[in-house]
Amino acid sequence: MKLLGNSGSAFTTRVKFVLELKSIEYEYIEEELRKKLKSERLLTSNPLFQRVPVLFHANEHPLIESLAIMEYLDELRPDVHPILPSNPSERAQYRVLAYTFDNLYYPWMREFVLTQDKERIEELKRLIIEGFGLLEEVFVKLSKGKPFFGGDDIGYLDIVFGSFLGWIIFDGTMFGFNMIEEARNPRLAQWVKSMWSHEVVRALIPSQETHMEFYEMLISELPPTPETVSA
Ligand SMILES: N[C@@H](CCC(=O)N[C@@H](CS)C(=O)NCC(=O)O)C(=O)O
Repeated sequence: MKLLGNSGSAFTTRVKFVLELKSIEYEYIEEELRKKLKSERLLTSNPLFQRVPVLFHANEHPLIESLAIMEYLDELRPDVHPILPSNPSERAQYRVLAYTFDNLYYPWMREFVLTQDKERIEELKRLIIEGFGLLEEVFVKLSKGKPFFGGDDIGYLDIVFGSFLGWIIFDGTMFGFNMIEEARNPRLAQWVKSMWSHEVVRALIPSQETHMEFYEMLISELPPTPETVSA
């Protein structure tokens, strides 16, 4: 197996988590995400989106989209560290939560670090705080008093949300905005501690330097603002 990814990409980290938890050996290939520097391998394996992660498995068609890859690996190796629950209705519920995170929370978090619009920043903070408040309730319901969304050990949702732990810290130190705070989200704050005490999480969450490099890359790829154009 070969994984094409980028070290600052939380979506790549997700796939690394599953590969590691399932003890699947793989070769990791670092991809350049600046538009003009993307590799031929990325452009041909994911021509539509041109995004990582991409998983290559033997002669299978390259797999894209972190959630689809996670499920593929879970089905491929169901006997080692299963990540999705066996109950179909629970599975559907987990998929909806992952979809919600990727299509609502992630765009808010991304816009938060990129926008210069002060009003929008405040609005995004409100949305994110409210969002993590809801996630706190989800955690209480699903974890049933255990340390992880997945119960006694890391499961699908721990990976989906936990792959962003490094970005949560980055936003705290860089912008002074703590998305998860003990006072607001006591159970999620506890979950964060449980996550950090897990050796796979400690090994795979990228360093803050890597996050900074990724952030600088994002900034450098943004279209010029009207001020810089007229300067
Ligand atoms: N929904 C995708 C998102 C992947 C994604 O956004 N990857 C980013 C890196 S974090 C990327 O490759 N960006 C390059 C680009 O958009 O040009 C997934 O879950 O795999």
